[in-house]
Amino acid sequence: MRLAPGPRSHCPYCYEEISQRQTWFRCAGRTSPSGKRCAPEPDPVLRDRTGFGGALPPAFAADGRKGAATCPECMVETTIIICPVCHSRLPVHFGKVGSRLIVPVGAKEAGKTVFMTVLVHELMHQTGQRFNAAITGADDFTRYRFASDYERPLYRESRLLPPTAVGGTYDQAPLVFRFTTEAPRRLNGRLRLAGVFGSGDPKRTLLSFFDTAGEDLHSQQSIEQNVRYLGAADGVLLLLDPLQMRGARDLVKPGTRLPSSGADDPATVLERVTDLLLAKEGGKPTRKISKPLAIVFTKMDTLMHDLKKTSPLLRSPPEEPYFDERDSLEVHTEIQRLLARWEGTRIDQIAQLNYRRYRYFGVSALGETPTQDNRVAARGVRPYRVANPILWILAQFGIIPVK
Ligand SMILES: Nc1nc2c(ncn2[C@@H]2O[C@H](COP(=O)(O)OP(=O)(O)OP(=O)(O)O)[C@@H](O)[C@H]2O)c(=O)[nH]1
Ligand SMILES: [Mg+2]
Ligand SMILES: [Zn+2]
Ligand SMILES: [Zn+2]
Repeated sequence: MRLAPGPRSHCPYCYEEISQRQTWFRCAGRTSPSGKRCAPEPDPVLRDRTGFGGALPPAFAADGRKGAATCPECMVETTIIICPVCHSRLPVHFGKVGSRLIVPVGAKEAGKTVFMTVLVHELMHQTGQRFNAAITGADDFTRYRFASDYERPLYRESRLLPPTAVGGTYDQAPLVFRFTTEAPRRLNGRLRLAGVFGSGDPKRTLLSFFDTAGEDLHSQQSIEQNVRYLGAADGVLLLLDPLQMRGARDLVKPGTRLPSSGADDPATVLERVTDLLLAKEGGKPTRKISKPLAIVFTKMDTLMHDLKKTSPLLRSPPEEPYFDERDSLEVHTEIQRLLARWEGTRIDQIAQLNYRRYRYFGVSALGETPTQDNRVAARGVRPYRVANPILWILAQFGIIPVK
């Protein structure tokens, strides 16, 4: 397995491919011994690509392999490495650690924003503890924005977030997180027990969440951006809303708030994402897509009452510090069966034909349908299996252990 990023590294902010030789730096902005200091000013490249218009010290190109360079203006050394394309500051260790981009996509109202918020929250708390892992925002902007625009409204004010604005081309930067686990070390062929992962070297993965508006997936202007976004991804989380499927819509729990039926049906969304991925792979038309694809059915709380008593989706999910392959396969098979009931067998045909590795998941970010005025129900956010899809992808990369 290749953990080092090798020749193909993608910027987690703009998804362009970059190599370490083309690195750019940003001046540290300190006063040099001779009294010279570069004045901060807006960076037009950064502003066009990410919308950030604040003043910063100047950017310049230099060989990035040493990790530091001297600013040609003020002669002060800097270690601030930036992306040559979008001028975003790259995370520490970028290019040196296995940077894996995992990106979520889905149609309008599929539940992307809520899912991402709850997922990151879970990774920061319960799931993090379970895997002895830590997840932190990779930059100040992500840390600030996640806390104030995502976590606070949902968890502290019990408010669901408004529909994500239809993006212009680059007016929104993705949220980038660093997921760090300690690699398991084997002792006498067995996982060491003192805090199972207590002793290996840390493994780091970058998770880049571009909270796109659902419409972005098919408005013609953003196709190019989506091709790049999906092309750069090492793993894809495809969020599908069962409430957009005719068969499932008839089965939902009374009192469920149904989404407006204007969005694309899940099979069409999968088709579109498949086309975008194929366009980027560019390889032989007969080859299957090799990126792991997690096909995630959201809002499962609305359909739980319709499941058989023995359904794996009614069990409490595993809590052990490894990815439980058997449980996951049982859920996969169960969803395959449900697809027939929801009039969605076309989804399985598309997946089988085009993907080498795909798996179905059923999750609920909220655990319950929101109130009529779109607030979190009285019992609060009670997620069900939200972390499983990303854990599966991380397990595909060898970042967390499988059993
Ligand atoms: N029952 C139930 N409803 C949910 C759940 N998650 C989201 N919803 C509902 O789905 C709506 C849309 O969720 P969002 O996360 O905003 O969806 P989105 O995909 O980001 O939508 P756009 O930003 O418009 O593309 C929410 O306002 C909720 O009403 C869930 O876990 N259970
Ligand atoms: Mg959204
Ligand atoms: Zn970039
Ligand atoms: Zn300078």
